[in-house]
Order: sequence, then C-alpha cells, then structure tokens
Amino acid sequence: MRNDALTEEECDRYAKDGYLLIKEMLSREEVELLGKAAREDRILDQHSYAKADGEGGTVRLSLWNHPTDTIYGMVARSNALVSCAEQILEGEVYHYHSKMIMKDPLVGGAWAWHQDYGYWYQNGVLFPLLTSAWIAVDRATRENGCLQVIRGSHHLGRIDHVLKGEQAGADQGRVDQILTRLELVHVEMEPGDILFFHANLLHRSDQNKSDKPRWSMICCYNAARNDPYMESHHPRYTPLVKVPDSAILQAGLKRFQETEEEAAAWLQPEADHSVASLERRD
Ligand SMILES: O=C(O)CCC(=O)C(=O)O
Repeated sequence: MRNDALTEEECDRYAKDGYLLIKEMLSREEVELLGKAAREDRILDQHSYAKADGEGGTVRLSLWNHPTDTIYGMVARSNALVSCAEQILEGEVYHYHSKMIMKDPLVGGAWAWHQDYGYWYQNGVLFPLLTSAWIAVDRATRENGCLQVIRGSHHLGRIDHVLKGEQAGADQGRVDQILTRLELVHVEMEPGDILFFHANLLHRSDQNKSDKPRWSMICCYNAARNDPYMESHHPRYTPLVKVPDSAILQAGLKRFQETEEEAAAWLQPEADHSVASLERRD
C-alpha cells in the first residue's frame, strides 16, 4: 500500500479537477486478496441487489454502512486511505459507507450521470464535504465500462437529480450543456489504482458489454464536522478506528460473517430514502 501523504501538487489537482488518480495504491497482493475474498463471499453476494439502469440493463451492488474486521473493513479503515481522505477534507473523517459494484461481463449495467451529493443532500448532509475512494478491483477500461468523469464539474455545485430507471441521475439537458464546456475523461485503471473524487463531481459509466468483469469497491467518507442534521439510511458521525496498512494482508481472505453485528451493517435498499424522495418528487 502506498502510504505517503498527498503532495501539495496532488491536493491542488484534486481541488481543481475534483478527482485524483493514485496509481498502484494497493499492492498487487492486496488487491488480489480483496478480489478473491469478494468473489468467493456468499454473504456479500446474498446482500447484493440490482437496480434497473434505464438503458435496459441492471447494476448490481452490495452496500454496507459500517466497516467490520473483514478485508473490506481493513481497506476502508487503513491508515493510508483514511489519511488521504483527511487531507482532502482537511480534518477528521468518518466512514459514510462502502460498496462493491459488481459489474459482471456482458450483463453489468450502466450508471447515469450523477453527483453523489445529489443523493446525500437528501440525507441531511449540509456541506458537500465528502470524498469517495473508487478502488479498481479489476482492470477498468472503456470496453468493460470504466468510470467517466467531467473534469472540474464539482465547481458547478449541486445539480437537480431525477429518476432514470431505478437510479437518480442529473438533469440530462444541463449535463449536455456542461459537456460543451468541460472535458469528459474516461478513467481507465489497473487493479489497485484508486480514484479519489469529490461528492459533486459528475460521473457515470457504460454497461459492460465485454467478457471481462469490472468490479470496484468504493469507500465513502464524510467530514466529522459535517455530521448530518437528521437520521437517514447512512450513519451520522461515528468515530473511525484506523488500522495499520499491514492489517489488509493480515485480514487475508476474511469475508463477511452473518453475525448479528455484521448483519446490521448492511444497507436495506428499501430504506434508501434519498431515492424514495426523488420518486415522490417525480
Ligand atoms: O462504478 C461505477 O461504475 C459507478 C458507481 C457510482 O457512480 C456510484 O456508486 O455512485
């Protein structure tokens, strides 16, 4: 695991572009273990759910609110990742949730243009002081539906979101205009690369029409000083206990166990009020 602090130049680039790609942040051994644990994890699979993508496909993901002592939890709590999030958000952070995006060969669905803060705003989060670490578990390419971002779009502020299929997406007319002024970037990544991105950065991805999987794990952090003013399906401020980076390899293939404590960590998709409130608005 790369564990040096972000340089001033990297922090400036994040502030200007709304994202920062760190190559080979997880070592090959770490990301291989993570991928193997995830693909063999029956509990992760059983808790996965699908949402229509509005383009005839479905996206599949598993989402949990609290990091456990599995390998996923160790990645999310690792000193290296949390320290980057702290540098980016300029202070203490807590774990807002993590998810595994299971974009399978030939069937993996698309994600519509959106800002994460388009949803999280609905959860009583007052400032867009959140960052996501998008971890490439598999190689992500144009062919298998890598992440696409609009460089600098976090400067636009929050855009209205409407329901597309079962996903909330940013107002397309506005996105079309934005694309005439800002650059669209396909973020191709190797396993172990990590993309940190701002909660207001517009992003999307295509369906996976290739024969290669494109799984990714996303760890989302909120600034501790940005504690939501109301309860929602994602946690309010909960102290995050960091672990040394070596804990990732030590956790080895540790997967989710269906203990009561861990069962409670999962998001119940029906409790996703941010989408429900968009449904009502439509
Ligand atoms: O991984 C992807 O393709 C997009 C995922 C995403 O945008 C999200 O989970 O908010």
